Amino acid sequence: MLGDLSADAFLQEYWQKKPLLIRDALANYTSPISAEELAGLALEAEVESRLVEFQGADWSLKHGPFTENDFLTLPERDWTLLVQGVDLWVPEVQELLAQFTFLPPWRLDDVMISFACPGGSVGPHFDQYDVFLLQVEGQRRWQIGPECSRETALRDDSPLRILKEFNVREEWLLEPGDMLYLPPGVAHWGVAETECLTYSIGFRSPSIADMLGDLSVELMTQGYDEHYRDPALTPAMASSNIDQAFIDQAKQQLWQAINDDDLISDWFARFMTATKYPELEEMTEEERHATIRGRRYFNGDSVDESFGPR
Ligand SMILES: [Mn+2]
Repeated sequence: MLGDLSADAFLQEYWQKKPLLIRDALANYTSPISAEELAGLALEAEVESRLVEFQGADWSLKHGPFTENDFLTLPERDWTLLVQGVDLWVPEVQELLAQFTFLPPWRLDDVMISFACPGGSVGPHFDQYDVFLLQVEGQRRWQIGPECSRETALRDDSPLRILKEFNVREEWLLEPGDMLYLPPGVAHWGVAETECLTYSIGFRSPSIADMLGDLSVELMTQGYDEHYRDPALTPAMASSNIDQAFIDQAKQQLWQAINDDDLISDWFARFMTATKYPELEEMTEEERHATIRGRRYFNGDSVDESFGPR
């Protein structure tokens, strides 16, 4: 999967640090799902999907579920269909994840699959997660830009998080079997040269603010009932300016609340493995797979038997 690179070297030099192109990472890999089947998934209400179309100077975004007519009226160029969490629905896609043995399995978010027509892309952007972009069918040109931050300017006229400026630092044409690793925050822009299928294997990166929010809910649920107490006061501290001792005290008390290995290990395990789609919790894995197997291609053909590896 990592070419000539050992897992050790990859983790030390690249993971969360810099992009890496791996030629022939998965040579001869055949997609267990066709573009038509992917479009079929996007007809389902339970499946998260998006359609991004480039028109003139901007990208438009539509959320699924889609209808067959949505697909039949698309132009021949410049659009991309993205389907999230395909690993949940297609067991053969889930099996692909077994290749990523060099990373903790609970860090994995999902496998998103995109189908793009020539010219199709979601624009220059950056993400807050690590991603492996596996080119499965067709060719996609990836341009890599600089590292971005909260200050990086985004276009304010777009429903997508499109970068205002994009300075290309590297450019690669990915062929089937090639894979590109991108750490969080690196600007990138992948444009389909031919009709293409790209798998994005993403690793979740919650924000620290989200983590603290969830942790504080956990503390309240557990009935954590410590209250703020003043530091040792002196008359000089009776001022409208807040003395540094109060700040130190507040930090100390917050730290006390979370400085608990049992609390953090239980909460962290739950938080990091929380399902992305709570509404699917009532379905078993078998039910999910069976649900999709019984459905359609977008052109109306039944896929009762044909869904699965080709
Ligand atoms: Mn991206």
